[in-house]
Amino acid sequence: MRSWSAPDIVRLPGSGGPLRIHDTVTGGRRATTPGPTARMYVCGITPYDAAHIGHAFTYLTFDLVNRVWRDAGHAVDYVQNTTDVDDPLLERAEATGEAWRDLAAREIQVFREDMEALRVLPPRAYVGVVESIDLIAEFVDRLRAAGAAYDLEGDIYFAVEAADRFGEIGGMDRDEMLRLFGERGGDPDRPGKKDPLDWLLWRAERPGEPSWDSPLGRGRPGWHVECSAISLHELGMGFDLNGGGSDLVFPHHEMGAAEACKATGSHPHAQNYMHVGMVGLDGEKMSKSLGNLVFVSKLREEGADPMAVRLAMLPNHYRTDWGWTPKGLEEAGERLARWRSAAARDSGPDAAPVLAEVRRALADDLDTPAALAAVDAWAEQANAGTGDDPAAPALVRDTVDALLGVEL
Ligand code: 5CA
Ligand code: ZN
Repeated sequence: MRSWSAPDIVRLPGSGGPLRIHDTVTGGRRATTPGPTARMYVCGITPYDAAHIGHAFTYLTFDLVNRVWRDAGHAVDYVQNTTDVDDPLLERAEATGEAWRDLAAREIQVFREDMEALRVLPPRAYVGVVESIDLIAEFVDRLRAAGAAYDLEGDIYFAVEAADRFGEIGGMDRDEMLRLFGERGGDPDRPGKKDPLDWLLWRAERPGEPSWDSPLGRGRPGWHVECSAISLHELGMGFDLNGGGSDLVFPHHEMGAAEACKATGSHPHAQNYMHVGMVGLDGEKMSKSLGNLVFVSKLREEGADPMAVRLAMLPNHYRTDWGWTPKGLEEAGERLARWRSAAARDSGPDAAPVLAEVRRALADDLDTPAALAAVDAWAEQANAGTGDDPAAPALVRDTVDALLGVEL
């Protein structure tokens, strides 16, 4: 489906270094090692509601990865899905009496506008499930042919015993996997399964639910299989980075990796796995089911400067859980004003060290607090009238624009 439009990317002098990130699988810091084109897949929204700040924080994080890779001289092939048919979307449509397709289309459009306003670079391929039914069904068929799937009353399940390295992404014990599977859309208690952790690949048609013809019979895809099928189709195996929020480590990325490896007979699904901390409100994870949401679109409607919204997220390191506060947005607005006034001056202190420090900080597992501190220090001096380099304000403006995505 249509992606969204790209902001201009300013070219900076020189180039940045290789990006090191915390990899979920190894639990340690690792250099990403893309070829000329870095390949990244990020799990997109389930469009039954507008995007909240938690979603935005996840896409902002991978936007920084995108920007750091580009600055290091790579092209970036970025793919994102959108779960435009799944239980939560159908349940919401049922509850409000809206057609599920209309609900999805509307919220996807709001999401595009949010992403544009926040200056998030668009994916090369923005892919919905509905437009991918054939390739997903074909993928499930490959899993059947590989002996990894079985039929349960017309539904098709992946047999966890067929997975060679199950547990490698999250490194969790079985009890924890069972608990999270139950909490996050799984069905550990369904009678007739060979193992409680077996997961749904294809759901046979039910009355009143959307379904499509396929070699598997009429039905619709399970959740995890959409991302493994789409990522394989668009990027192939062994792509550079698979990502999403930390709530996707298990079961979603674990089960997706097991499917992709089984279907292709190769390993790994992705070279690195990166997961973003959960954004909360009033001490609880922001989630559509809890209803404690701060919507990006609502903030925009209320007149918040999207660049202040972006800047309100950046002081938080991507791996830590944090809470959104109105005060955080206010402080971001003040910081934005300080940076804008410094960047509008005729001169300031030499900015080459600012560029170097922002590059260093972001390449070091996206250390945004250190990157902001470098710009803060320069802006404070420039605003105090220190420094006489006439090229400095423009270089700081370009640095902040290209690497942090904030337009001054
Ligand atoms: N459609 C699936 C992925 S295939 C999904 O998880 N959709 S979602 O709408 O629930 O979430 C979209 C993305 O935002 C996912 O990467 C998810 O991990 C992330 N996310 C969800 N809630 C939060 C939160 N509170 N903080 C940070 N990231 C979040
Ligand atoms: Zn996904």
